[in-house]
Amino acid sequence: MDSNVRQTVLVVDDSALNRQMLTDLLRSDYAVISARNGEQGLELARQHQPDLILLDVVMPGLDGHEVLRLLKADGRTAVIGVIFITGLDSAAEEERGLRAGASDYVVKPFHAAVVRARVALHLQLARQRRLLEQLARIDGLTEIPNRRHFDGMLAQETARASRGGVGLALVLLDVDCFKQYNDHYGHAKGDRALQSIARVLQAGLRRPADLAARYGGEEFVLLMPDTDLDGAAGRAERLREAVEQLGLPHAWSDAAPCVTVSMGIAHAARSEDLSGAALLLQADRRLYVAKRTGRNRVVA
Ligand code: GH3
Ligand code: MG
Ligand code: MG
Ligand code: MG
Repeated sequence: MDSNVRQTVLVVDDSALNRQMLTDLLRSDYAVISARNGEQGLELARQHQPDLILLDVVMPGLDGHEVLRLLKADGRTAVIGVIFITGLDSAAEEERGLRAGASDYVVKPFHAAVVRARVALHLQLARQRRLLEQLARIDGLTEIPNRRHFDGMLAQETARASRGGVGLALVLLDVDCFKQYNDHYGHAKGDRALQSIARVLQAGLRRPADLAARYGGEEFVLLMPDTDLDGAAGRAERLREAVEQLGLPHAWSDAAPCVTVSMGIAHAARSEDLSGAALLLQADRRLYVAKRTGRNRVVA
């Protein structure tokens, strides 16, 4: 993530004066949006996914505690930091807010410099959390999504596919004769070959919903939502050719004089067939057939 991207702060307060003061305080450093009541605040939070929310407690309609509860209950807004900014100067109120999930509690009238410092601190935490989330789903060597991210997407896409569409395609892909490649060219060159293959796979997927991930070792996996078997087989065949056309020399391969890959494709459309484990098993069986029948091929 570009750390220079302007972060967004949402101010929720029923007092126009407070909204104006907080906006003036923060707008030279951040993009500030504001809402005049709890309902509007929830709507803007879902819509804009701000990096931090400054939330008044006493408001007509939904009060700050209700808004906080609803933000935490919604997956789209649950991780956004919330600072209560309130006239309620009581330890019991402050404890209640922090226990309900507020990140901080500021009593009005506030010191401008202190609010600015607290906002800066919580926005830094938000940046760090975002960075950790990204690192947790990216493979360190190839910089494409890792197995953990793939597993989450597989669960999501099997559920989505069982609600309709032409089905879900999954491709398991294994580099051919890669043990010999490492043995003859060295592990460092092997690593670079895996990086090149990952780039080709990621660049070769066409739809935004398609996913290429490193499944482990020299195995990759492709997920193609709302794709029929013919479509997936066509895409897989083009990717097999693209890897071959990288032309990474491999004099010891049984399949070709350069680095190649074998693929097995699984597809399911009916909800009773849409299990991630079943798709992986089917793709693995077909990958095995591709290996046994000569490698550098796609079996659907
Ligand atoms: P096949 O065509 O049947 O797939 O043969 P293979 O040699 O590719 O299969 P095997 O499973 O015996 O070997 C996989 C090799 O992949 C062995 C391992 O050293 C290598 N490998 C796995 N992960 C990495 C990695 O991160 N970097 C490098 N350089 N090599 C890796
Ligand atoms: Mg108020
Ligand atoms: Mg393997
Ligand atoms: Mg292999």
